[in-house]
Amino acid sequence: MSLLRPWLARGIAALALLTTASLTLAQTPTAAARPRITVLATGGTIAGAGASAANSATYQAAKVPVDKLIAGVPELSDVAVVKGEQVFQIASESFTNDKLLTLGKRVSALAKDPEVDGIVITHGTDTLEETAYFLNLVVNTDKPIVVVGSMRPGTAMSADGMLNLYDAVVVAGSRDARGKGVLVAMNDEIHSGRDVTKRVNIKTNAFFSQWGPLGMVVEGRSYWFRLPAKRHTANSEFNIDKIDALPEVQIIYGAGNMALQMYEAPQRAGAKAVIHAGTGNGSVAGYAVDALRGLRSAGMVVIRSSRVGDGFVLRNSEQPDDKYDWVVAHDLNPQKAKILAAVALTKTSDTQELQRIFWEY
Ligand code: DAS
Repeated sequence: MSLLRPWLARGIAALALLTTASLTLAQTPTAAARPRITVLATGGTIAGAGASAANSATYQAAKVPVDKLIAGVPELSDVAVVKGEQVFQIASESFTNDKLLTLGKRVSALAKDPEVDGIVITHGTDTLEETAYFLNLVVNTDKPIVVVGSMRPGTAMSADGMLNLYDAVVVAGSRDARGKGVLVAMNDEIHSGRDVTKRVNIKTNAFFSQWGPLGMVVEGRSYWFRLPAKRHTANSEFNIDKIDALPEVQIIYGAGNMALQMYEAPQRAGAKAVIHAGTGNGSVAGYAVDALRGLRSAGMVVIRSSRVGDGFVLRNSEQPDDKYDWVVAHDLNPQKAKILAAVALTKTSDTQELQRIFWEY
């Protein structure tokens, strides 16, 4: 029996090795079966670099080029055939309407390409939610579009960018991700580009959706638990291919003791709409109502949002919106309301139509 044991052990080990290998082979799709994903890089922390591994929050964003980002996650080639394009190399707080249009048109062109199965956009986290919502409104496709960032640069201990990028490519290559609108993959979660917002400015679990994430992505697989309820992408009336400029929309942030001069700024900026990020349920200080009504009389669209993260602004509650001819932003935070207002104003400035659009998107 003792003579047999080494052979038996070797036999069992060989069998285990063979089983694992065959399982891995079974799981690793052949090149032909792997989805073709294009990564559009725009900068941000996911492309950031710090002086030392201990610098998880002090670093320079928008340093690492897209090819190095892709090379930094060799496991990507197990799940997809990945190509990279460097669209911009900026920190996302510096995004402008022109950059949104350039990026949107490139995404739209790739979505039409039969050689492209999904698109990933690497992006700074600061305005990631605006870009994701913008694309959700204007790119008419069912193909997966996944926006991803990171809270730590790749040079830091426990950097989150590599796994976030791997997860984003997995989701972009997943058939189940089709038709769910623009998605955001961060910290193992899959969020709707419409709902997600950056709620924490210094932790890896930075992004939340008040109605919950759509799903999770774990070890190369996506798991879905919810579907978006609002119109998006292929079902949107807005098409980036027909938009060459976005009207100016600016935000007034509500608080106690507001200076009335704040209500003059949108007009000086040539804004076509102002988002009033009011206190509570979109409240406007009594002494500021006339200033806001003055903007409406001057032809500017007034949209009541709230500085409070969750909930939604109830029409005709804190203010008589019907009487003042104002629009409410529903559950959209001020920065998302600004994106929707700009896109909607490319089609209409009729306040009834605008309110419909804010209910539907
Ligand atoms: N400045 C931030 C940005 O580019 C860095 C980041 O978190 O991505 O949005």
